[in-house]
Amino acid sequence: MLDKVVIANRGEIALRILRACHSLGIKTVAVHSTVDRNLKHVGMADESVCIGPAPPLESYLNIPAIIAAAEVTDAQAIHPGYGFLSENADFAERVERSGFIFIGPRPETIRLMGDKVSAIAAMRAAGVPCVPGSGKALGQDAAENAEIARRLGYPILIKAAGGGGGRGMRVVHTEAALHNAIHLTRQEARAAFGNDQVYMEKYLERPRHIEIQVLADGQGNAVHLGERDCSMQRRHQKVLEECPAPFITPEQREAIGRVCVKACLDIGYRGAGTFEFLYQDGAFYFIEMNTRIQVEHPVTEMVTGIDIVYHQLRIAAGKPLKLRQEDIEWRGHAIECRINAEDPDSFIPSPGIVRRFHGPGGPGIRLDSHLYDGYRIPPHYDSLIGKLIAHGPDRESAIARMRVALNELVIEGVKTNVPLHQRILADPGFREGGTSIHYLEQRLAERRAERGA
Ligand code: MV4
Repeated sequence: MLDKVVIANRGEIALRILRACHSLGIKTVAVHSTVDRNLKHVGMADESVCIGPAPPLESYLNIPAIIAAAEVTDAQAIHPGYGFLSENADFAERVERSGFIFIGPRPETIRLMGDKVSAIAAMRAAGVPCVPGSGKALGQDAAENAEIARRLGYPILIKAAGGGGGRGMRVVHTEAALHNAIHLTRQEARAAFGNDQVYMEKYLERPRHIEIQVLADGQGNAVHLGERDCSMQRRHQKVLEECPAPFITPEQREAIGRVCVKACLDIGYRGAGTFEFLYQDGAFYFIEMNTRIQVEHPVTEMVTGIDIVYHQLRIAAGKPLKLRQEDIEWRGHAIECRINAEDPDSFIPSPGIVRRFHGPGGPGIRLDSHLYDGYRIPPHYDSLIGKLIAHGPDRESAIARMRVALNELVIEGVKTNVPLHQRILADPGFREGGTSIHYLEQRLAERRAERGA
């Protein structure tokens, strides 16, 4: 097994990775910025290295500083977590060139998936169903572009190849608006991603966001762990996720899961990964692949009983996958609420000192959080301060357990979005299940209108 791992991240995911390492007898190195000396996992790690000041570019995105930390501590591998450098192919490459193991896919795979045009081409070739679209980067020929759009039928969406996660997209409703929309999206993409390639897809108006979790060893073995529904989102930030997705049948799960496993084998995928789909009118349409551990991985862990980070570490150590698809079972239902330090109405971040903290408990309850009494939440990073996960024999019981757990959770000193979660869990549309990616924003707009804001 691995001997020592550098955790190149912060907050709850750094703690999650540390726990997985320690349960495998792997030593840990926490790297942190100056304002993060007091992070919970820093105190628990075998060693820690300060890699720079608070601004991410100078610490958690500082590639030489992170590799130097691995060198001075004589670590073997680097776990990037999510965000920061987790999907940076150049980082993965430099980690490997420096003689360390990158806990994730090969750099070429990260690069393939980072370019959405090449990702879609690879997936299409593997037989993954994709959104009807241009299938290639758009050229400069306005007549040809108009022809592609006409074939797809309006509305269409212009997306940046270097985008993803909601950045660099534009909906177009008429041929009159097409040429200018392509031009504008191209310009924005050049400025934001240094890549002006754009492509076109049919715009799906009321989809759900359903993603498939996979694990592959890069040695010819791959499994899927079923789907998560991540439709409850605001401005491309997921708020609440669940596993399984409401109304997805075992037959649908098996069919789309099998396609994803085949795609993993076709591209020689290694590590944990997520295939993102839009789901509308009973059909799945691939949009992107994430080549990292995701924030919402715990709902899959609760339902399958599989520790995904443990498997990431084993795969990185070169061990063949010991999971067989026929042994994977989905038991009950799990929901995750992302707990953010923010105003529940305005969504404005609320950093500061946590004056009182009590976590909930009971059957099926899991809290992944780095909070403790007196912890100072710095203003420099994401406002995620924890994830509350409730598992139960069915969706109703998971919802009931979550409502009790949210009531029990005490976080004083900063504002949190717990009241927002309580409203969602009480909402009739959510309780019916199967709401689209637009549901939360529509409900929030209605509420603002009612409150006269
Ligand atoms: C789409 C779409 C509708 N039609 N593609 C936004 C984030 C990026 N991952 C892809 N996104 C979308 N692509 C087609 N052809 C709607 C979205 C979208 C979305 C997708 C997933 C989760 C939340 C979303 C919110 C707005 C738009």
